[in-house]
Amino acid sequence: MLIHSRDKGFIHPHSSEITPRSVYEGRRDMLKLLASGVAGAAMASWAARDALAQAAAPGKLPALKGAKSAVPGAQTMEKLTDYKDATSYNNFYEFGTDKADPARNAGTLKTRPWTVEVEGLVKKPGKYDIEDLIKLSAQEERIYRLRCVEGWSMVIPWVGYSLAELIKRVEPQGNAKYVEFVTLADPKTMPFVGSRVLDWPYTEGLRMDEAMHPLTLLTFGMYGEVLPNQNGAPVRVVVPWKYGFKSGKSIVKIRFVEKEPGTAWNKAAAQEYGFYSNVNPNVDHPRWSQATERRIGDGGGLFAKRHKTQMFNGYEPQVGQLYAGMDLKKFY
Ligand SMILES: Nc1nc2c(c(=O)[nH]1)N[C@H]1C(S)=C(S)[C@@H](COP(=O)(O)O)O[C@H]1N2
Ligand SMILES: [Mo]
Repeated sequence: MLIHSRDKGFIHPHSSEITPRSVYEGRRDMLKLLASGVAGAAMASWAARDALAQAAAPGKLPALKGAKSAVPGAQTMEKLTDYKDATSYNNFYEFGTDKADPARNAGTLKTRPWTVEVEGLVKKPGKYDIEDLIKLSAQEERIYRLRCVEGWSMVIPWVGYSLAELIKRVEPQGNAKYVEFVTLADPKTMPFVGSRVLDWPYTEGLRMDEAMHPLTLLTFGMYGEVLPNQNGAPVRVVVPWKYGFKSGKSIVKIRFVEKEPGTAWNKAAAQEYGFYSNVNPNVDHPRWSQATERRIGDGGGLFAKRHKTQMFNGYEPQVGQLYAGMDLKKFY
């Protein structure tokens, strides 16, 4: 739903906290918790946690396994979000603005053949076939929180490798200061491309040091399988310390540029979404607080326990240094 405003034309359709979902989810999860008897119990080991059947992928997609990541901070011991929840409650506006739309509509996305073009200020530009891009470096499994600006979060075992691996290979020139991600905008297979919700294609960007940070993941899979279409197949980025919209899905171009690139949500509503978009409980969205979040699948419905949002989504020890001396209220 677009909310019209006098000066800006419209305010973006992201809304804070969707209640109907939490109502049905609450009922379902309550039953699940009662049945399992382990509400709140911590999983003793990786093995026990991995065996948590409800979080496992159903095995319908090709397997894509990764070794446990050796990158510090790339794991969390929190309970994984159910695969079913992570693949049925999505933001992928090319397929509709409702959380259920991507799962319903993204079946039309054609993920093979797929090429990713690396261009701009690099010594070795080129076109990568997706199969070659997947094989460029060893796959790692990393359990990262995905925190949406709308106030919910999930804990997902992603599979991919540090974007830095690709960046090093293409050898950025000295004047390359930012990396821009351009995603697919195909009106034939994406029903909402052509709608005026966003300025298509959906683009995103990172500063070079953010893009080079080992936690920034070029992502091809989750839960040990290739990405489902609704989660951004065949390749997306995941930047765990930033709000979810910084992680563009279904990427077709990675471009190295000198100036800060425009980004989809910043273009749609600059007063609400800045370039940096670091998860920050102390900087509210103009229309809602960012101090807490609701973990999808936690249950409780209307009475869902809200988690305190952590600075940089909990990755402050790893990434805080990137922003030393910056006024994060100004560079939101
Ligand atoms: N191309 C594209 N990428 C996108 C979006 C989108 O609408 N289009 N939505 C973003 C938002 S707002 C979030 S929160 C995450 C959601 O990822 P998930 O559906 O895998 O949880 O994807 C991000 N990447
Ligand atoms: Mo989001």
